[in-house]
Amino acid sequence: MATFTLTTGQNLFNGSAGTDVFQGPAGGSDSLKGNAGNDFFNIQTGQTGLIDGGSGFDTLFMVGSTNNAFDLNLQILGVEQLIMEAPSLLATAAQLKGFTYIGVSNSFTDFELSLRGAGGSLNFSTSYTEPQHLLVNAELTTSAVKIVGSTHSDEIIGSDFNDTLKW
Ligand SMILES: [Ca+2]
Repeated sequence: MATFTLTTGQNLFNGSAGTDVFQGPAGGSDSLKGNAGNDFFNIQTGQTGLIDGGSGFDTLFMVGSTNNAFDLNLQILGVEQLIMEAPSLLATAAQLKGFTYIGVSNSFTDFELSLRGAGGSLNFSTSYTEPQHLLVNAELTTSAVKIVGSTHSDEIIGSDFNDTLKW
């Protein structure tokens, strides 16, 4: 297992074929590539640039109870699992679409996902199974969204456009 320690400057890290852990403060427009193996990206507030999990089952762990937004310039590719400590997340549909599992590691009763930027399709029917009530708010998006809720009694707030919402 290799550990890559992020700094407040730009980091261009290329992971190994095995499990890699990327951790440390945000700063600089980084390129973090996990390559093969089940990699862990332990990301602090303000991280930006590229996170590319590569193959394997990779995890993006948003560290900290106030770490509740993906930077608009953060690109996320090939990462299967998102784990949140904060009770909310501000993200674009493009940033979220690759996650096949979204986990919430806190004791709050609700988890609020606020979408911004371009709309798109998101399906939480199998990716969100946490006990926290899911609230998806698309009021900030700049185009239509197509959202399928989880199997819980979610709350979904559409955008100003011609949305398709199912829950
Ligand atoms: Ca950095």
